[in-house]
Amino acid sequence: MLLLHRCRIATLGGRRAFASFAQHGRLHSMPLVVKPSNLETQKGILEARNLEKAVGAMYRDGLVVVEDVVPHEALDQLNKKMVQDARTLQDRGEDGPFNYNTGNLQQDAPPVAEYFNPSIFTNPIATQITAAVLGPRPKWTFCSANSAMPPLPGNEPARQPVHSDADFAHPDHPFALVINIPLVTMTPENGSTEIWLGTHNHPGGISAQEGAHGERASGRILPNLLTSRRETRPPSQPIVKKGSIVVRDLRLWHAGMPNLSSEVRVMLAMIHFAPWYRNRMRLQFGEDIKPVLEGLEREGRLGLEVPVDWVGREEALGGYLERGFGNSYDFNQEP
Ligand SMILES: O=C(O)CCC(=O)C(=O)O
Ligand SMILES: [Fe+2]
Repeated sequence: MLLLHRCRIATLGGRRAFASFAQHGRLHSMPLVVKPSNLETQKGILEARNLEKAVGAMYRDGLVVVEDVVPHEALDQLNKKMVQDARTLQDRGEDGPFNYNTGNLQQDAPPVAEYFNPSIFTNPIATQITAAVLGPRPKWTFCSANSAMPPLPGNEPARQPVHSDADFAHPDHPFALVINIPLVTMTPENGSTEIWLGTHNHPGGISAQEGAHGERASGRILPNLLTSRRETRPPSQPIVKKGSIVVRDLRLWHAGMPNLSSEVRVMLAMIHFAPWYRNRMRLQFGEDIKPVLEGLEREGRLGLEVPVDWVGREEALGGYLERGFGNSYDFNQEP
């Protein structure tokens, strides 16, 4: 246990320092960071020891970071477009698809082939981890992003309430994992997500929350539970390096934070559901992505079920900025 904790990296105001369980006298607030070797990155497969670390972190913390798995050029190309789109959505103000406050936008990526880079959207290391936790061929049925916006002139930066995205009566074992991929390095300055490690297993479950499903501000954690949790395991706002993926249990408590920088921070959010989980959501993609997914499947490199409604490019491009806010999606399952 101690050995494992010594591998954990705490980031303190830009300085990276080793922190141990013994130093703190309590559980870590900072996530476990897995650093794959060049060979693992090249192959897109973690070897057994790193996979064990990642799976262990998912069970204990409900979150793991894997560094250096997504090429920066792919992120830059997508970021350029999504930052423009984010400004378009921000201009819609109170009519836009914002989450909790207008500084955090729910935003889809353009669902057409020129932006569909498999190293991002079907990253094999991400799928290796989700499949190890959820079972073979997880179902990928949610593909979006959260954009933390520098406030418009005259607006105050705002934080989200601490919440769980699983705002409904849900299983008490892993059933859905979010793959977050920041398109730029995330820092406390540009609105790195606040995370509350270990809360995926909080005994309160849905009774720890206020705000009913479907409301814009659903899934909020009750203030008295936040106070007591802070005593045992306080939250953190880690620096997450560009090129990393973050795998987070859907149940984990977290909050979008204000972006105090002048640059938009886009963070993709893909959800993989357990193969047994009964939810009918489907993706909507432009049909020029179909051969890409079919090629991956043929070569045995997909590893996912991907239910898609295929539409023409025009329809895909006309619709992807017209989606709802985050909590308008129904992640619940059928009985
Ligand atoms: O943007 C973030 O960092 C998190 C956003 C979030 O948790 C949400 O909108 O549900
Ligand atoms: Fe959230």
